Amino acid sequence: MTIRPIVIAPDRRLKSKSAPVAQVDDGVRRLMDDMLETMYDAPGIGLAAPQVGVLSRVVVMDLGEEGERKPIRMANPRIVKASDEEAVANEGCLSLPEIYVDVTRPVAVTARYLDENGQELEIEADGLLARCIQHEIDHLDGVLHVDYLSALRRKMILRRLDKQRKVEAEAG
Ligand code: GNR
Ligand code: NI
Repeated sequence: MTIRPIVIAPDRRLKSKSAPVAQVDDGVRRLMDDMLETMYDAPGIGLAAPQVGVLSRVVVMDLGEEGERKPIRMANPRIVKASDEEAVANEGCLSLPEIYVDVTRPVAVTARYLDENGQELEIEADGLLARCIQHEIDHLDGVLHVDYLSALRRKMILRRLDKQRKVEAEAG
């Protein structure tokens, strides 16, 4: 498994719609494993393929307790049911370091996806897992947590990240 570089906003790849996986083959399984290693290294609780520059509908997650890994690998995930009840919570994103945004989302969702063996599974989730699934599927549709903010606030945040990148580039 290989740690891949994480794409930082602003970047066109994070605004793009990712393509469905035709078949869960060895290449997709390697991508999933690399994404998990990248996510654990970061560290984060979820990661979507566009965040490592791959525009395929693949996400990984792990909400296991400290020291106990419970990796989840998903290809072509989609929400098939969402609760009417919504909640607001503060979200981070590995592609927008140190930017935290309050996002309103359904409290519970049911998702369908293909696992690493190509088997179709359904998962019922609430709490942080439900939020993470929605956050990752948003990435596959080119949507970031800052897209839930006003255009002005989003612009300010993205400009700040762009400046930060230039400072880091000059520092070498
Ligand atoms: O690590 C992450 N934490 C997190 C916290 C609240 C809601 C969503 C997330 S996902 C994020 C990792 C990430 O950027 N996934 O795309
Ligand atoms: Ni994210």
